[in-house]
Amino acid sequence: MTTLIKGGTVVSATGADPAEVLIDGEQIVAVLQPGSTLADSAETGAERVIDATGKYVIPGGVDCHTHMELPFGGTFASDDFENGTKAAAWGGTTTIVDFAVQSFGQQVQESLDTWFAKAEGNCAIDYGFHMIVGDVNEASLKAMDVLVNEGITSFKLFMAYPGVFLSDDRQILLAMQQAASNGGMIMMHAENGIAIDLLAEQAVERGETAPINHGYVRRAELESEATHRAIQLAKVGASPLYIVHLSASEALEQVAIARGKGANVFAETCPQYLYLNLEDHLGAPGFAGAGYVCSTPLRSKHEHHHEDLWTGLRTNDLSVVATDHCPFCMKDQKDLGVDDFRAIPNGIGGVEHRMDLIYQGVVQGEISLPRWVELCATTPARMFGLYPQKGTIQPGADADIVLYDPEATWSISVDNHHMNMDYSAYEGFEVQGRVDTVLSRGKVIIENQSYLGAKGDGRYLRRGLSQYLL
Ligand code: DUC
Ligand code: ZN
Ligand code: ZN
Repeated sequence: MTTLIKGGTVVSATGADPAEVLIDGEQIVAVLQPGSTLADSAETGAERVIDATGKYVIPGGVDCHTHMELPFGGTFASDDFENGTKAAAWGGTTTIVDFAVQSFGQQVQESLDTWFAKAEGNCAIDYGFHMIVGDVNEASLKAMDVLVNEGITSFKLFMAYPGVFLSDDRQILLAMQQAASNGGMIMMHAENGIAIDLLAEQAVERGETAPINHGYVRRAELESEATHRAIQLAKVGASPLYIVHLSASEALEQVAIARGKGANVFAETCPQYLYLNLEDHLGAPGFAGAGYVCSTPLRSKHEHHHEDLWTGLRTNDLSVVATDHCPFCMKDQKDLGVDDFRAIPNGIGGVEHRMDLIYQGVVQGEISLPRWVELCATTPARMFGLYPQKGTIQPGADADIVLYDPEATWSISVDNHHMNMDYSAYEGFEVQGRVDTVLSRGKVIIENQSYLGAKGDGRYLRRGLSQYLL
């Protein structure tokens, strides 16, 4: 089947120009100048023509940080791979990289097999995996080498969650040395979990059990300290470093200093840290703040985190926007912590709304149109070994393409989202711009506000090494 997408403006990380995109089967075969002889003959020959007049034609979004079905605090993230990837597709994301989890005491390869089994045959869009190494030991260090050859080329470590996922500095350095030798990327959850757990314990002893205390005890200094420590350890270990879900100005400052001195350090932020805050959201009346409990936490609106993060996105001290999609329902999940914020499962669902929320940055003049594509598709693909198969519209790339209507207006609500959540963290947000049509490897999966894909359309992506290695 050949398809021509005509009449639209193709947006890439480097610019936006009128162009026509010719697809043959699952791949893009040509990007043509409108009105050229080649474009005219492509139109005559194409079996299907999609009219993109008035639309942006962008590479499908790449969300490199999701947690479908993540076991957390005695429950599981409420989106499974089937529903979560469908919700992603609705929002213009055509690739996810999810986190397989090695918990303490488990073997890396067995844990990975569990994640393969969860995803296989269920996904609406293509997917890859990072590996959370929750128990760094001799066997897991060796397994990292094997995984790199199987297309899992990035490894998340935690400086938070003592007794669950936390790696100490010795373990972190060992894993960094291993990554330095096998070409892997170290991803870091940078919060000082030992200090946080002490502050949390003291808060509960004082009777401060409401959701907002989750934000008070996870202090910005403790994100900044861990970020600094991770950067220094990465220098010693000679490995690249990618800081996940950065939320605080102070942590960004550490990244900026290191990058300014030439360190091979990168950071991602997430929409919740650009739009939501501690007082209004985590501190919402009653127990509603539980819906905003995630780690790193939302930061105070009385400081300048949002502005600083937008600046970081412009200057490239923040290179990627991902979601950390980790949804839990209020009922029977978030409410596990009704008497103690420590028992609230950590996470916010957002896989469906990343492209729209970051597009608001274009509307509001925070970032340029090409930068939107770069942050949400191109750089994550390059960072995690998926480029140029994903993240770009060019001959040879997978035909993962989104037609985006820049003029549509609508508001986000639990009533219109597709994630398995009984609330929306962005309820009532007025949005300009909307996903119109989504193609995944040449197949139209969203059109006319309908989902046309099928469970199992999505394939496993064996990833290469990051393009950001030195
Ligand atoms: N943070 C979250 O909010 N949820 C899952 C894990 C994490 O690090
Ligand atoms: Zn994390
Ligand atoms: Zn995460």
